[in-house]
Amino acid sequence: MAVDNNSVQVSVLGLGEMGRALADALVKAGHGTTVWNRTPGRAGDLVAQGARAADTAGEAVRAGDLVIACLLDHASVHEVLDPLAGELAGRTLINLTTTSPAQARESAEWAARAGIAYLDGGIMATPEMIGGPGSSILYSGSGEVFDAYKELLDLWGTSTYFGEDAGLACLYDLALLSGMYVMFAGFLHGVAMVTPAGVTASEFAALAAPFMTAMTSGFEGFAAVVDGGDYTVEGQQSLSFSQLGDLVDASADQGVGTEVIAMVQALIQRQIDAGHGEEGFARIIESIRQPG
Ligand code: FVH
Repeated sequence: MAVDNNSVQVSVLGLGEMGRALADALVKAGHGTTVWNRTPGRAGDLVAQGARAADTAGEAVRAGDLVIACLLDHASVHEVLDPLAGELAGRTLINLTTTSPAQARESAEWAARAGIAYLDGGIMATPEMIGGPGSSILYSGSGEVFDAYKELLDLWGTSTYFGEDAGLACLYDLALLSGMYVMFAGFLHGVAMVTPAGVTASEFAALAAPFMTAMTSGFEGFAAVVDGGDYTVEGQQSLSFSQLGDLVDASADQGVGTEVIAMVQALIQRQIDAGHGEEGFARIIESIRQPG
C-alpha cells in the first residue's frame, strides 16, 4: 500500500475531547481534514482552522481516503459504521476508540468481510498531550496500513506496532491502564494514611512521585524473574519477609480502610500458604494467574 502522507484526505468521526485533539493535529499539519460528530456544533474551532465539517457520517467517509474513528465505545463504533460498510469498502479505517481486545478483533473481522483495511489503536495519552512529548499510541491489525500511514500517525505521538492481531494494541492499553490504576490507588491509600497526621496530599505527592518513579527501576528485575520462571533467585526479599502486616496495622491505626494494601497482602499470603514463602515477591504473579 503506497500512500503519499502529505496529500491524503483524512476524515475524523467523533469530536469528543480526544477526537478534536486528533483532528486539530491533522489540520495544523496541513492535512485535508473532514470532521463529523453526532451532535452538531463541536467542529467550530477546527473549521476556523481549515477543516471541513460533514453533516453526516456518510459524507465524512466519502470525503476521506483514511477514516479515523474516535468514538465513545465499541457499540457506538458499530452504530455509526455498520450502515456505512459499503462506503468504507476500499478505504482504510483506523479505530482509536478504546475497546476490549475481543471487540477489536471483532471489528477487524467485520472490516475484513466488508473489504476495509483495518488498524486498531490504543491511545496512551490525554487529549492535551496529543502531538506533544510523552504521547504514545499503540497499534495492531494491518501492518500495511501502519507502514503506509506511519508518518501521519507520528503527528499524534510515538507510534508503536504490535502485529497483525487487532486485539493486541487494546490488550497492551488495558494492561498498562491496570498498572496505572493500581498505582494511583496505592498513592491515594498513602494519602489517606498520612492526612490524619496533618500532612496534606500535596506534601505527600511531593515525596511519593520521586519515590515511586525510582521504584519503577525494579520492573526489569521482576520481569527477568517472571520470564525466567525461577522465583528462588538469590538477592530477592522473600515473601515471608514482606507480609505487609505492619502496613495493614498502620493503616487500621490511622482509621483508614485496608482494602488496597490487604489486596497485595492476600496475593502474598496465598503463595506463602502454598509453600513458597522463601521465594521472591515476583511470585505473587502466580496468585494473579491462578485466581483463588
Ligand atoms: N479522553 C481521554 O483522556 C482518553 C484517553 C485514552 C483514550 N480514550 C478513548 O478515546 C475515545 C474517545 O474519547 P473522548 O475523550 O473523545 O470521549 P468523549 O469526549 O466522551 O466523546 C465521545 C464521542 O463519542 C461520540 N458518541 C458517543 N456515542 C455515540 C453514538 N452512539 N453515535 C455516534 N457518536 C457517539 C460522542 O458524540 P456526541 O455525544 O458529542 O454526539 C463524542 O464525539 C474513547 O473510546 C475513550 O475511552 C480517551
